[in-house]
Amino acid sequence: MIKVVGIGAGGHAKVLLDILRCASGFEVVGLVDSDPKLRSKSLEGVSILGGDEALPGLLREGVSHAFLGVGAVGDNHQRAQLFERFRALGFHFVNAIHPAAVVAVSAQIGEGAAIMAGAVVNPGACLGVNVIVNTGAVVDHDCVLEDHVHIAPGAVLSGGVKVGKYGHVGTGAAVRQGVTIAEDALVGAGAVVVADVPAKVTVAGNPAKARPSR
Ligand code: JB2
Repeated sequence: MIKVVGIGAGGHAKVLLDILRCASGFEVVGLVDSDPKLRSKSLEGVSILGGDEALPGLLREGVSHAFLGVGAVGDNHQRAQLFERFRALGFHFVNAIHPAAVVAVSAQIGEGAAIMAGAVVNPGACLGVNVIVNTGAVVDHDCVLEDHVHIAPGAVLSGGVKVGKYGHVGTGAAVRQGVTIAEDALVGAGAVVVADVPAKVTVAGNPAKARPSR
């Protein structure tokens, strides 16, 4: 059994806890959360042990693996900072892949992936570290998702789409084959993306158009 601590105790953590229960081989020993009001409480029956200051002690006690349960929807920089900080401390991040997700044999999956129920990752897809492919999202063949990308529930990326580092594709968005969504861009929920999206730009609508900068 791999001993795992979860970082964060909100909605995203709840989903990851369920995945690790469905997948065999993991024992979640507890959660840490920065909200002092959650101390001594539990989430889905798993104890909240304290804040992030509890992590070095857990590492010394042999809890060498973690999952990042902070979804921070739309702000992948926060997720990236937490991931890099605790990886530097010595934690290995588990890949939480729901048994009801379909992941092609030839897909490459980086450390700390979260692939939810009903998601599909097709052949030749390549995922960097700390990537979320959320519930029912589709990442078709040969897509490239760079580090810390989040594909939200029900979004569909057709073949060969590239999403740059920190990119976020919102719930139910659709992206045409071969499109590049550059680093730190944000695709709004339900958008239909038929052309490349420049770095740091937010697009929304059908066809998706740029919105005022963030
Ligand atoms: O630095 C931190 C930190 N920052 C926030 N360290 C630790 N250990 N915990 C942190 N948190 C905690 O993450 C907050 O105190 C809070 O308890 C939790 C975030 O929970 P929340 O339910 O607000 O959001 P979420 O990130 O779990 O879920 C969002 O993103 C998901 C991808 C929601 O929008 C979900 O609906 C979405 N599916």
